[in-house]
Amino acid sequence: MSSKSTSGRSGGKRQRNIAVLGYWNVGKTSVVQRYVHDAFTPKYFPTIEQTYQKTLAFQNMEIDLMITDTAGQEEYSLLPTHALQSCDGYLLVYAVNDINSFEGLKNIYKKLQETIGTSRPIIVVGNKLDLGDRQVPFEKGKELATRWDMLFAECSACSGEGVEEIFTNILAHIERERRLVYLGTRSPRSDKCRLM
Ligand SMILES: Nc1nc2c(ncn2[C@@H]2O[C@H](COP(=O)(O)OP(=O)(O)OP(=O)(O)O)[C@@H](O)[C@H]2O)c(=O)[nH]1
Ligand SMILES: [Mg+2]
Repeated sequence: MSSKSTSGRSGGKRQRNIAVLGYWNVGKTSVVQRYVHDAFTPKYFPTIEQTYQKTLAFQNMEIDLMITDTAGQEEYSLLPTHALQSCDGYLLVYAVNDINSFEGLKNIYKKLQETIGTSRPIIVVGNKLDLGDRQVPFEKGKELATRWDMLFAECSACSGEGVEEIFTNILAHIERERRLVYLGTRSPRSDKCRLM
């Protein structure tokens, strides 16, 4: 877990923190590893908690992106609440072939709301798009994200489809929110924050 400030710069880079949440086995670690290392393993190693780092050029900035990959949660009481408070944005991941992982996002989101207190950029992600046994239609995922006023995307950590765009979109949203705060049209970490 990163203990660095979310607002500061590290060596001229701007640091941004993202956390990845969801049921176990939905592919949280795989999505992050696809994005950071462009790699995929079919083996399953349950995560306890792991932080990944990636430096990237984004909107004329050098971003030092810290990604907290959490342990899969069914009981939302298991969320690492303290660590989540310092994040700039969140991925809520389910697997498109696991309806329980989709339904379970409600508990996880509820707990996240209780933890961070205010709205922040969140993207709902339906992973395992490459598998044929879909239980969650695209429209259902999109409808949930719209209802929660969040971004939405589907992806496959296995093929890599859609993974890069997820991080690009959440970063774009984080930067947009920061600009609005800077311009004074948005209170810092305001609960009036509206997502795209
Ligand atoms: N076919 C397919 N398999 C995937 C995909 N993403 C992950 N998997 C597989 O699903 C299993 C679980 O993946 P993980 O990334 O470990 O899932 P996780 O959500 O991090 O699991 P926890 O750490 O226990 O919460 C592994 O066997 C992965 O290889 C995907 O997009 N397509
Ligand atoms: Mg994991």
